[in-house]
Amino acid sequence: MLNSAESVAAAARRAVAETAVTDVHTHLFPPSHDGLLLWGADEILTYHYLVAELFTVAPADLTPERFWSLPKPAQADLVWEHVFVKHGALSEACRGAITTFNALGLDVAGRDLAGIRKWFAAQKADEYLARVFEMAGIDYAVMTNNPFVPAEVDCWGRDLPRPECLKTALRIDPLLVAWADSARALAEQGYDVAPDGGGRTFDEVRRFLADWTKRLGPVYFAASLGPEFAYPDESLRTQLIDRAIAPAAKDAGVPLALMMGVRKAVNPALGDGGDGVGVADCSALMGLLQQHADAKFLVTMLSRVNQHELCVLARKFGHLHLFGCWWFCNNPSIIDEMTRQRIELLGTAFTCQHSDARVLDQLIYKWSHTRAIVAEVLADKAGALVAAGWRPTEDEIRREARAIFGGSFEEFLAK
Ligand code: HDL
Ligand code: ZN
Repeated sequence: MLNSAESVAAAARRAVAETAVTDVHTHLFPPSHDGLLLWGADEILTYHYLVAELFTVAPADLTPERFWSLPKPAQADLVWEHVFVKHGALSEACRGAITTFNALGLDVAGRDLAGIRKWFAAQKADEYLARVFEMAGIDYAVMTNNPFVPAEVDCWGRDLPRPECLKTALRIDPLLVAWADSARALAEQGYDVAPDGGGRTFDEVRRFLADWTKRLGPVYFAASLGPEFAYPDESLRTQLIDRAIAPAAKDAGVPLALMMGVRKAVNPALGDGGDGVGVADCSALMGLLQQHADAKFLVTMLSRVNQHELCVLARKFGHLHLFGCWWFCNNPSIIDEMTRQRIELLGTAFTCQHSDARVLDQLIYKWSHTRAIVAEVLADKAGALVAAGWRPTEDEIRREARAIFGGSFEEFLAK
């Protein structure tokens, strides 16, 4: 029995440090998928978060065009020189790279980039992936698998080996944000769809989703949406959701994961780093929840401004499950605030984080940084509970920690 704030806080810190983590959204790939899996020093240093930071400090003659024309190691050298060495490496993305190199036992204190590169060159992808999952304490990670990306589709056609710890998600943004192109792509693949939605379009989109569900066995369908996303409205998108996507997700027995509030390509010159953020419309999500009470929704929003309203929606609708401190929210100050707010409003009925890792090695820092912050939040909240008079057991504290690192997600999937 834990009967003091101190003892329960210590138990909470232990529980968070030791709990297995389920990483519900990443951009990882099986090592067998033709080099789609990114890992190693130069990928870590040219993560699009760091590329964007480079252009906040780069000299004027270092233009994005010149940067992109360079080979990746030269790009990494520029990030290392300008962002890390010359400007102090204080950002979360910089600290992440440093945490990762350090955790691997590499001499980042000595800034030995050559030695760090040499170590990575000696690693083999398969063993290294298992080692990173072990270090980060992850039971499995969900990938982002996009049937509209030819390089990805090609891999799925060849039945390549996939580690058990990598599960799939069917990524369908193009259906929602680029319908005209998607309709053309589907028609070329033999689906009888029309750009105006006529004929058997919605049944055929459903068939497309069912075909990919059979091929991938996805944990969920996923899409990112802009701040302007409205629902319902007069657009074809509302009909696609109502007559194809939501029914297909229900047929497959999987949730629809919506990542809302991304302003795509506000500065295209930065590539993947060129996306911005906008305040999403929570009433659009509320409309979806009311219209599709028999579907399940996993949601994360990109703007800090949306977080409180989103938490209240999750209290109102049991078929909504919140996950992660996404992208521009994945910073200590905001992770702390969001996790406190979510525990205060939702108890443990949410998933506190996802890594969004694009580079395998990032799992190490994304999870160690988050565990450190969430441990203090849970210690605080459990301490306040004991001070109020509750007496949780150590097992219950472990249960609560696991709940917000994946347990509640699994419960939601099984609901
Ligand atoms: O749309 C998404 O899944 C986002 O996470 C983007 O991939 C974004 O570029 C990203 O990596 N955020 O962390
Ligand atoms: Zn992502």
